[in-house]
Amino acid sequence: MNISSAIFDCSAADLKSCPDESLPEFAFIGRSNVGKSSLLNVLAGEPGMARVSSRPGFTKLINIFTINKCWRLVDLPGYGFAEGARKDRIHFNEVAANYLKHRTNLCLVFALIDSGLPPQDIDVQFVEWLVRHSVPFVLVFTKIDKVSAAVAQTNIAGFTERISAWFETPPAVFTCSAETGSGRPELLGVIEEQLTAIRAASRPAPAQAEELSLQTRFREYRKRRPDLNRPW
Ligand SMILES: Nc1nc2c(ncn2[C@@H]2O[C@H](COP(=O)(O)OP(=O)(O)OP(=O)(O)O)[C@@H](O)[C@H]2O)c(=O)[nH]1
Ligand SMILES: [Mg+2]
Repeated sequence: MNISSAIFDCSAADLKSCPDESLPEFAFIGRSNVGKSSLLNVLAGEPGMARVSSRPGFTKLINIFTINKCWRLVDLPGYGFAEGARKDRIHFNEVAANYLKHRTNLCLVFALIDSGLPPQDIDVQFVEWLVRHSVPFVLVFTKIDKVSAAVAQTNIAGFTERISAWFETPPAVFTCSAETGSGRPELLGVIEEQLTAIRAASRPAPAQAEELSLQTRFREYRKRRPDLNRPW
């Protein structure tokens, strides 16, 4: 997919401050410091688009970027970083939880996990939360440049094994590196697939086809896909 424009839309402190729900959104979430903002910059092809920091817990707001004027990338606050929070329980930012539960134009979540770590309880708990709340997601193992292929493979296999009992069809798994750009075509391909599905699901009469924007089609798509207007 060609990215022709990537524009910072807003930093929202809560769900009600987010922009209108007219455009499809793709949200990125994971533990603090897992590489969410870095990956968004790579996907958008704009190194300075989202702020990157070596200090965990940097992104505290919902940061929204409009891509190609017709869909959005969403940088959600990381979980697992809270002073005083118990280490063994997921400390899940309420702003992010509300967004994931109630945002009706959310198409897909990219759940980011550090490929250099063995399965962490907090990530397993987060995936369980997504499953419990019927949030559609794929898994993305980050920082693949920092570990050997064998270690990454062991960690990924260990993680997918931990969550396997919850699925008939396991979630799709991707790897990426913000350093080398690996994984970018595959992740943009996933987004493209979703956008194509939206266009196809709201197929207009041939004469109208050219004139209808993705925005209009998305509105139609949401009407026909009740699961996108999630009651949860
Ligand atoms: N080697 C390597 N370092 C990475 C990669 N992605 C991110 N980093 C580094 O990891 C640190 C955290 O990156 P961020 O993108 O800010 O992580 P984040 O998940 O947005 O962090 P919070 O906003 O604090 O939740 C930075 O120092 C990045 O340079 C990667 O793919 N490879
Ligand atoms: Mg960040």
